[in-house]
Amino acid sequence: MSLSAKDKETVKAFWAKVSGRAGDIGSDAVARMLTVYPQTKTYFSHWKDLSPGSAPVRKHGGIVVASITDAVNKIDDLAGSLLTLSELHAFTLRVDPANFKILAQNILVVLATMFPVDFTPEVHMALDKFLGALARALSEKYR
Ligand code: HNI
Repeated sequence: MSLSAKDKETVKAFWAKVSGRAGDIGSDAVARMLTVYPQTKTYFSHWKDLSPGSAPVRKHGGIVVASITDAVNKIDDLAGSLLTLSELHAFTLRVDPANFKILAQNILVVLATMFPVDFTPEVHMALDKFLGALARALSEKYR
C-alpha cells in the first residue's frame, strides 16, 4: 500500500506535533515490544537492564524514534534513505525483518495512548501505511 500525497501530509503534520516527545515515545515503544513480544529480547541480550524505563531502553528508544523522524523528512525516498540502516539490520545485527512490523505495532499503540485526541482514524491509517513502508524499506537489503 503506497502513501498518497494526503497520507504523507497527514503523517508530517502529526509527526510535527509529537516529535518533541520522541524520547518518551521510543522508550515506551521499545519497552512494550520487549514485554509483549519477549522473543525480541534476544537481540538485546548485551544490555545490562531490559526493563521498562531502564537506561538502555530509554537510549535506544530515543535513537530509533530520531531515525523515524529522519524518515518522515525523507518520506518520498524511504528505501534510499534507509539503505544503510537496512544493511546494518540485515548483515550486522541480523534482525529478523518480521520484528519491524512488531515494533511498528507497538509504536502505534504508544502514539494512540499518548495522543488520544490527535490519533484520529485518518492519522491511524496514514501512520499504519507509513510504518509499513518503513518496515519494507528496512527489509530492502534482506533480498
Ligand atoms: Ni534497530 C540499532 C533504527 C527496528 C534491533 N536501530 C539501531 C540503530 C538505529 C535503529 C538508528 C542505531 C544504529 C547505529 O548504531 O548506527 N531499528 C531502527 C528502526 C527500526 C528498528 C528505525 C524500525 C522502526 N531494531 C529494530 C527491531 C529490532 C532492532 C524491530 C529487533 C527486535 N537495532 C536493533 C539492535 C540494534 C539496533 C539490536 C543495536 C542496539 C545496541 O545498542 O547494540
